[in-house]
Amino acid sequence: MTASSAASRSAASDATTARSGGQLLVDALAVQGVDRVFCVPGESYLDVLDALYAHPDIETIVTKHEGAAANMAEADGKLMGRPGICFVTRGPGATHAAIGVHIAQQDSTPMILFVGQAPREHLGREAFQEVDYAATFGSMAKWAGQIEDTARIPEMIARAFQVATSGRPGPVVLALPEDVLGNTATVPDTLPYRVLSPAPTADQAADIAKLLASAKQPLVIVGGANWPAQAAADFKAFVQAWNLPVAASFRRQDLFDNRDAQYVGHLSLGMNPALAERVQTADVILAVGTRLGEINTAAYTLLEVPTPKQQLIHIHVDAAELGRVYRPTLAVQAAPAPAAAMLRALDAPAAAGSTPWAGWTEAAHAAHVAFSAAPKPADDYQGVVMADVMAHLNATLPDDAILANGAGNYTVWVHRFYQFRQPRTSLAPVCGAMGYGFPAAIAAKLRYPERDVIAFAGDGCFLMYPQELATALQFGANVVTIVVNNGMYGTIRMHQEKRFPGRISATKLQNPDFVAMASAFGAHAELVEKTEDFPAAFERARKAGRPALLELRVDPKQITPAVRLGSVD
Ligand SMILES: Cc1ncc(C[n+]2csc(CCOP(=O)(O)OP(=O)(O)O)c2C)c(N)n1
Ligand SMILES: [Mg+2]
Repeated sequence: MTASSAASRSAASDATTARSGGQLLVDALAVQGVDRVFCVPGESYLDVLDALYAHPDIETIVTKHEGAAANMAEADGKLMGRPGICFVTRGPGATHAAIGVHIAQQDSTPMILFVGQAPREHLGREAFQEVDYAATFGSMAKWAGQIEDTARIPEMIARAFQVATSGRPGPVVLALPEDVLGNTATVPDTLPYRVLSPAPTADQAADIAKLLASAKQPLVIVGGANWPAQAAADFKAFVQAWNLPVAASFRRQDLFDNRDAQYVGHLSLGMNPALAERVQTADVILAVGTRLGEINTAAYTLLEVPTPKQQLIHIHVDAAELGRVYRPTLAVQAAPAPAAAMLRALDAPAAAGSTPWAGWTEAAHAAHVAFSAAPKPADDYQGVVMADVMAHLNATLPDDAILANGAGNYTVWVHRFYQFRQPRTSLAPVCGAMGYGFPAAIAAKLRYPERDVIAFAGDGCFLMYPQELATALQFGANVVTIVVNNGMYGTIRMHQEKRFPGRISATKLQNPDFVAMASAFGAHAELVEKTEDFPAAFERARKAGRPALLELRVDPKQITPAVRLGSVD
């Protein structure tokens, strides 16, 4: 729903009619432009479910596990740049859904989790499934509260949207005591939320231009949330005009076209050592939109804590992130959109090709190209070669294809070899949560049925939410899921081999027949054992007209693109 139609609905709402708490809440969601919610139902919030029944313009996606519902809502928020909405029941539902709140926090995603709660008259008695949500989610959410009064529902919902979207976006958790939902009140709706976007000052823009112009080896790090398409376009124009090398922060590769001559790689787990060295030897670093966290600084080693040797220009929407770990030379509190517009408007060097750093940018890009070239598989390699799969996807998928993944070593191939090209085409949890990719892809496909949406999952990852195949079938989310099967929790095995060689503990998996399982749900499913069989199988999956799963048998010895295990038993 557009802001103006949301506003007209608001104006039309009848402030003289008594409405139940459930109706007030769902009407308030409509005012805020909500058109889809994800849930597992519970008797604790029947009034909301009933109000949704009367609101067909809000689609209700019923999942089979609250963790999946929360992952989907988070992915929806990440993709759309407005709060993803999740409803779950009391204690059991809320605790299942906690993962989505954690992802939304670490990934800076606007999301609102509504949780059923015992009626107020019983609170504090440890009533059935009673949890103190403010205490439980207090350190995980931007705001965790409880609606205590039916008449204040519109106010609380408006606040939830404002909090989730303002500054650094993040999750809000609101508990809904059963009687608050069942009681009635006669109150007007509120107005739609408005995102506030702090912008840089003219003085800050001039200082940035001066610092950049003084550089010999500059480096831009781009990351963070809330990058609308125009902001990414402005950023690209700036980078090209200045011919600056750009590294993407962890799992924010889609913010800059990975094929461009200025792209120099991904500050990830398993990052290119040449890129790590370049961060260390840069003289001016411009970090735009991103936090400087544990992963993108290689555990706080690439820059010295608290005062980096490099001149650091840090642009972030949240003042609390500026100077949190690193003292910047120049701290600028600004949202990505006004920051990128400001950067684009800076006076660029007369000839981008002849800046003092032209050779440095070229070398950094060349190092990235070399690192992302598919390595030759070992002579005894058995199974599907993942780098070749990614090369095939680079060649065949359209620029707007969306790729989703969770956590596991299989993601190293996705992030290292796939070329992201457009903002909001990567759904990858910065917080490294397993299980995310498949439900996230379902949420994406529901938004964009006409676009290719590919979920990557390890065998471990996929087994976290395989039952969501039922959700994909129920709602026609024709995702292509690629299960990378190596028969183990490979990441943990890799760490075990480093610290406790040969002592395999809790990392072997006995897997189901993925093809039979997916077929039982009604999905199209195929087993792929040889690289050369992948392209045709992938085309059949894309064209299947229903959710599809490809199980790829990969060589369990190939624990990373570069490292092979001697044996897997
Ligand atoms: C929810 C969750 N649980 C546990 C972990 C720890 N963990 C990280 S990767 C991983 C193994 C992933 O296995 P799989 O999906 O099979 O991928 P592989 O590493 O084998 O490619 C585990 C257990 C995590 N990151 N998230
Ligand atoms: Mg695995």
